[in-house]
Amino acid sequence: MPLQTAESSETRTERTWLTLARIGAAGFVVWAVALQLGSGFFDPILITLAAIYAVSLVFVDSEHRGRLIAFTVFAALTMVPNLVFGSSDFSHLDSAGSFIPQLFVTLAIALAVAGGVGELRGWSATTARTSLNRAVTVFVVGLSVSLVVSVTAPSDRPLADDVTVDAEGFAWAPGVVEYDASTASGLWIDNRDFAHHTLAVPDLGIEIQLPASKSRRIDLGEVEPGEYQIVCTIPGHESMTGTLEVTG
Ligand SMILES: [Cu+2]
Repeated sequence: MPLQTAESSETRTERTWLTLARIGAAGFVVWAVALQLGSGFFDPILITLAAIYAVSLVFVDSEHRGRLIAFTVFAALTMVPNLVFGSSDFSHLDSAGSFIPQLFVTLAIALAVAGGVGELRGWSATTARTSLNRAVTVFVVGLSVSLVVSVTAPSDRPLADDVTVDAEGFAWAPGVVEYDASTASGLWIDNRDFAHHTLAVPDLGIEIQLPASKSRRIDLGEVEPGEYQIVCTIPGHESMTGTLEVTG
């Protein structure tokens, strides 16, 4: 009888860590699908990673240690591009639209890795449940704080002669910003995306943070006539280029 109890306890332990790994994998798939549907453009790398996570939901189990090791290594590797491309979203609580999905997928990958390692190492079921509870708590707290900070963050006020630039759909509108230095004194930038952006004009030494759905004003001061490139400095936003055409 004691032997039976030990066996069933061990089985329950394995299933708990495996469940944690599967919750993480499922979380990544949900995030990737939502991101694809929300962004409207097809990202083959993201879809490939999501497909591998989806397949692992079916094929990874306790009986095939090789598959479990491969899954755990794969999950750990996906954390690298996630942090490279998501670090900006992660560090801007005031842009809930990009912070919350980034927090979600980071926790999902962490659970996938922890689940794989816990399963391989035979860690206790209690630790697995604690890990899941902590991840849920971190997500709920992060989500709540981000929503409050995002809603309460103020926008700047425009001046009457400002030249307007919009960030919309991960692009600048207009793509060529005509700026008459004899009449205008600054740029009024309206971020219409749910994501955080920056507006940078490297040749003028300008870089301003643009929280999601907020407006910011830059006083350009004295600026020489010419053409200057406008970019967004966030990794993955390289397509956000425009031109500031200064006359006057
Ligand atoms: Cu951007």
